[in-house]
Amino acid sequence: MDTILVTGALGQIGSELTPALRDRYDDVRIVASDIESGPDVSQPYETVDVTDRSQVEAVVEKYDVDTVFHLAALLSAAGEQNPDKAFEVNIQGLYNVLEVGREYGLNRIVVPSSIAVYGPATRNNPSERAIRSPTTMYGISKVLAENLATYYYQTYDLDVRGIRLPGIVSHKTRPDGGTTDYAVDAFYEAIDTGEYTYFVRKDTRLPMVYMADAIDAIITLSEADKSDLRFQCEYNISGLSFTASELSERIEERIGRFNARYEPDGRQSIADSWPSTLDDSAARSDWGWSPEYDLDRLVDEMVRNLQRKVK
Ligand code: AKB
Repeated sequence: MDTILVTGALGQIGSELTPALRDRYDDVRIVASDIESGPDVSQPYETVDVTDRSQVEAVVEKYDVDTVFHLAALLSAAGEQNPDKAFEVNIQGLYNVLEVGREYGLNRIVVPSSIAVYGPATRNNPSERAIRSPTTMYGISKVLAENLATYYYQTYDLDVRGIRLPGIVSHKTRPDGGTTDYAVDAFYEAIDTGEYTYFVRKDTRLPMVYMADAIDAIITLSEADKSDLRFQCEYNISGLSFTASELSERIEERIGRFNARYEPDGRQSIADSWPSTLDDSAARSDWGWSPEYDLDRLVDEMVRNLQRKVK
């Protein structure tokens, strides 16, 4: 039986990607893993610290893993709080997974990249090969991930692929440690308390995507024919792009009074260093990326689901 290992399975993407993979493939075993021991989740689950290569190796050997979705990572704001740990998890962790992938001849490794690969030198709808000169440890780790993916592909014929994800909006799992978290937190707080204080300015505009579209993109890219792909981990995808105040207006239209305040903190400079829109034409033409959620549909889904949760 083929086996997929998901690292970081308890995180924002992992907690939705893991069940989506289990739903999609009846005949593939999906092993969830994360650093936490004994969480209350569907089995099989294994505790794996990706910074320890022997733990990655042990789980690959135990389940005869073919494919890894490597999601374990610290996000941008958490990475700036703790650059040491970001280096260890995002860089050493990825290197361990790639090395185990090479040693055990894995079929495929899927590693998400991020809009954080761009820095202040790159504005205005960048395409894949625009200048990537990030100013955060997270962004630096993602540029390295993209370059390592190409290196392992060219040198060892290891199939490593991935997407540069924008901020992901979902009603199932709250993100933690990211700069784009405000686009999710605003919904939770608006529905819970009717107010929210953004940690960015009201005119902050960043690319975002609804989780269903992000999951669909990750799975579609992972299944794409290798010969159709021009890039390994560099594909831009952009669902939509909105400012914090545009988001507040749309939420207020649905829930009535919403008291939004804007008190930028250190995360503002991270947001300011990222492009507000992306050119995702390569993903559209190479493997059929086509998002289904625009801002109105995203806000409708978020509000409806979160209102149902609090009832
Ligand atoms: C973050 O804000 O750090 C992430 C990302 C854009 O990669 N959501």
